[in-house]
Amino acid sequence: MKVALSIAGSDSGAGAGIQADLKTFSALGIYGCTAITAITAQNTQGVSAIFEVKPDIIREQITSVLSDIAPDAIKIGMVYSKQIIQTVSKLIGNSNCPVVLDPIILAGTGAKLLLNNAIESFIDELIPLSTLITPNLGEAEKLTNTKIKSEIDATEAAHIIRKFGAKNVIIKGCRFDSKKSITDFFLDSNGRSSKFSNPRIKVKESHGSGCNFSAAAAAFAAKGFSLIQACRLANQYIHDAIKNVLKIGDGLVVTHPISGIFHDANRYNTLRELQLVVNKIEMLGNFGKMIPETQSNIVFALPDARTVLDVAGVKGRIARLEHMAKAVSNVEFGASKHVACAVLSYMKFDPTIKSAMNIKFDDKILSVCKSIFQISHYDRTNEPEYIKKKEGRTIYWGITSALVKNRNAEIIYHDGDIGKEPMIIIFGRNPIELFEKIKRILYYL
Ligand code: PXL
Repeated sequence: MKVALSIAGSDSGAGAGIQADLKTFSALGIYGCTAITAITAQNTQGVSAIFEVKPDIIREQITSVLSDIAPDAIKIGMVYSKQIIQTVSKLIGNSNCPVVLDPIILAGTGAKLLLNNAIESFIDELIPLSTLITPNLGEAEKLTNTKIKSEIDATEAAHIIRKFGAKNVIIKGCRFDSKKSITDFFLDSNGRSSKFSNPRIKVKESHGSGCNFSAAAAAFAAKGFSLIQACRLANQYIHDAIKNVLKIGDGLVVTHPISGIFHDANRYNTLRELQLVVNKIEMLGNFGKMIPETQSNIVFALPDARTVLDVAGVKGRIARLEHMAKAVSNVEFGASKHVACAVLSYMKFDPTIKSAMNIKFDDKILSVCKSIFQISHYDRTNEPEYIKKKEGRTIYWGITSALVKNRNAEIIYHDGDIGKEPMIIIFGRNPIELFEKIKRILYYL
């Protein structure tokens, strides 16, 4: 496994600093080691205290890691004081892996994270050791003592920073002419410039984006990407992390560097849980009698589902095979339209109800359902003409009308219409809960 070492400050609110670096390294499949330079007491509203770690202890952390584990990249974050800068630069001076330097000067909430009297030594001692330096617009202005108001200014500032000794420079978060896009300017070790643009995301400042960007660039460099590729990939990664910002406290929103992992894990668990229940349904001895002419489907939606593509169902539905039920194929996202629409409609009332299954409508099944569950009903013959005309609105209208009558309905049915088979839909929080309900119905049939 590739390894990256982060030399940085601790953020107790865990949006930035060492905590952000470790999340980013982990999300990108990198083993993260750390050397803590300072401990900040902070939350999303501000920094209330900064404790500098003694140079001896910083030195010991770095030498301990380097004497045993050869990192594939080093990232440097908050270094705070002259003493810390000198300690760190002495130790990493002859490292032979990429060194990504994030010139942290101010916290997003305003606190000073690099002392004024340390800026000179930052420029003279640390910048020359960096393979890549990652200032945002404000940091680039501060380092170069210039105002950056155009692409030309940004490129000039990048050249100045390169003259300080950084091999590659990226100036992030520039928005000059366009309100719609945001651009990073990159200058490589041969003086060639490039830029990467992204559509602007409508969030105010997001705490941690700088740390997550530089950690991502270090992670991609550790994997062997060239620095320009590492920056391009980090730029995309941070764009997604900002799209999924978290409102953790009352202050700034926090960048979400592991949103991709959460997203993939949710999708995987949703499919797995649903498939497990489909397998159980296939083993039920007498479930065939609950399968309607148009067949059944069982669905399970992602927590933040918006469209049928966010809802897993059985591809090809569940068919009747004599007295048993048989899934025609495996489970997939987007495999159901009608039952998926029913659950999406229910989720607008109660987002915890994420699973549903349609079963056969007959008097016996209906009377069992009525006797053991909260039930509601809609009448398709009452569907207004303007709803009928809108493709896909019928189910939403029906489920909404039924829930207005009974907010706690676990089962909703309709008696059909010309050319439409009547239907019963069972709802639950997850497929297992639904399965238990199915078993209860079967027991009384
Ligand atoms: O986002 C810059 C940053 C870096 N490191 C630490 C921080 C902050 C911002 O608050 O606290 C430790």
